[in-house]
Amino acid sequence: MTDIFDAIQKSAIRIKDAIDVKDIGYSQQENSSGETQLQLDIKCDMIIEEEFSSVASIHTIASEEKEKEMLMNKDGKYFIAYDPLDGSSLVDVNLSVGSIFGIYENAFGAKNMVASCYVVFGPRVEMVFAHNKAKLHLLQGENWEFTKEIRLNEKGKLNAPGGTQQNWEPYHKEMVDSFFAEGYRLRYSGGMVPDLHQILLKGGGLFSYPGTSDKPEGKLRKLFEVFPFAFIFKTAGGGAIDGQNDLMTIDYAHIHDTSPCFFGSKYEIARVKEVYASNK
Ligand code: AFP
Repeated sequence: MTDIFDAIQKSAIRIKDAIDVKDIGYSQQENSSGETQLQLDIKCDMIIEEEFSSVASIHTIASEEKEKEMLMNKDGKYFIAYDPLDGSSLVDVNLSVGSIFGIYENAFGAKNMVASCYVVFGPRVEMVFAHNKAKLHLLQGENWEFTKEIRLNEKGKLNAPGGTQQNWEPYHKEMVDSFFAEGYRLRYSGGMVPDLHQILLKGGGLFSYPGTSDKPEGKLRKLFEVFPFAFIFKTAGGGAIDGQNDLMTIDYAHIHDTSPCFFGSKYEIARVKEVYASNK
């Protein structure tokens, strides 16, 4: 898997350069979620596709920016689903964004995930790669330096509640409020990568993106966003559920499927499970 890791590291350096260039116009195309694609999304997608095209162990790729999956090498064994630039609408307000990668063996699907990775482009560029452990790396010039292993505490202090509040279920709102009443602080930028990165590095908390009255299946995509972060949180000693079920046990039907999702340390995830079980 080292060749995949290297290709992601190379892509990240090129994506950082692409973000730095003042080129954030819209293209004429829409992605499969019906969003008008930014030129930058397309550029980042191309960079990753190019870097992956020279890795023989990759069988198929699926990108959040592409309608369909794409065969790379029929003899490869890895299937990689990636979101080239998650939160790209935040670039023009100069907030942090990220790339997310789910690495699956033999086929896509949570049960086949063997590793996952994200890169956060903020004041610094950092990468978290989870395989047996979740490891943080920092970009220094053109070199990546291992910083530390990430481990979550049993309980955190941050609360990152996603989705339109107007469309939350009343019991979801009550649960979010109950964390604030317990002293949790609000941390939500609208970029999944920096929001989850903050929770991972500050020791814990809760990120939620529930099913809502307008989006019962949530907004975040299973293969590109939900499964990769579920894998990282579980590897770091936390939890990841859809309200009831462990996210790493749920199926997908289409590559662009979404799911409600909750990521956090053990304490917060246990509370979510309890609240959602009693409101089934
Ligand atoms: P964009 O890629 O369209 O900016 O969306 C970002 C994102 O998918 C994810 O990074 C955020 O956690 C989530 O959307 C924020 O959505 P809300 O604005 O509905 O909270």
